[in-house]
Amino acid sequence: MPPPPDADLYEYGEATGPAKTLVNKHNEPQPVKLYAGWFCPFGSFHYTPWREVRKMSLVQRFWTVLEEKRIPSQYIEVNPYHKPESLLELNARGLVPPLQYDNKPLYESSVILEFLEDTYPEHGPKLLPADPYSRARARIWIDFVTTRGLELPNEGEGGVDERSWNRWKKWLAAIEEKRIIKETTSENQYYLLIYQRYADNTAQSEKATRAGKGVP
Ligand SMILES: N[C@@H](CCC(=O)N[C@@H](CS)C(=O)NCC(=O)O)C(=O)O
Repeated sequence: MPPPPDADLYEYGEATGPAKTLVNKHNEPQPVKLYAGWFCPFGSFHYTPWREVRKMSLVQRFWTVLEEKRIPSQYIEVNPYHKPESLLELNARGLVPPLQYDNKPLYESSVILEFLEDTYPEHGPKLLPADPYSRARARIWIDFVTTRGLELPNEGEGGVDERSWNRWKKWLAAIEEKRIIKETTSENQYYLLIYQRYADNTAQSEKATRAGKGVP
């Protein structure tokens, strides 16, 4: 059988740097298990200089929420390019990050986050606003950014939306400074090995071959 697409993308198979330090604190079995690929970030800050903000979800989204809400969890590294049975049993599409909760599977990072919010109501901070209309608006943006991503224009190239783009940039700068983002981030050189392939459009996996249609 031929190897799965992009099997060789994942040469470096585990978190490094600050993320590794945090992973080491989450080795013990817990009812909440995060099956993660270390490379799957909160936003593609590592795409720079392409300046894309994409995948504001996925592994790092899930992981930062577990940490911010102080929900005891176990981190399990899994390689989505090799799609081991342990991953396919949780998500038949073989994409990370699935959650295993009391031995039951759940997937899709946005769905997982709402599940955690509902299951641990006493654990702040809240992810969604209390007001139903504001929640609905937030969900529109969550879906937009998760499925389509945003490409930030260069300074002065945002046209009539320049002020709105500047707000996104301000938000991005603030997020990058957050302690939990730094603590869940690996060393830059390893991301570059993977994301260069996506940027060059030479990767073959499901996500990479979406032909500009957004993440799966
Ligand atoms: N919509 C899914 C997308 C998950 C996803 O795209 N995961 C990527 C890693 S960031 C993956 O598993 N890629 C492996 C592949 O494309 O085969 C979610 O939000 O959980």
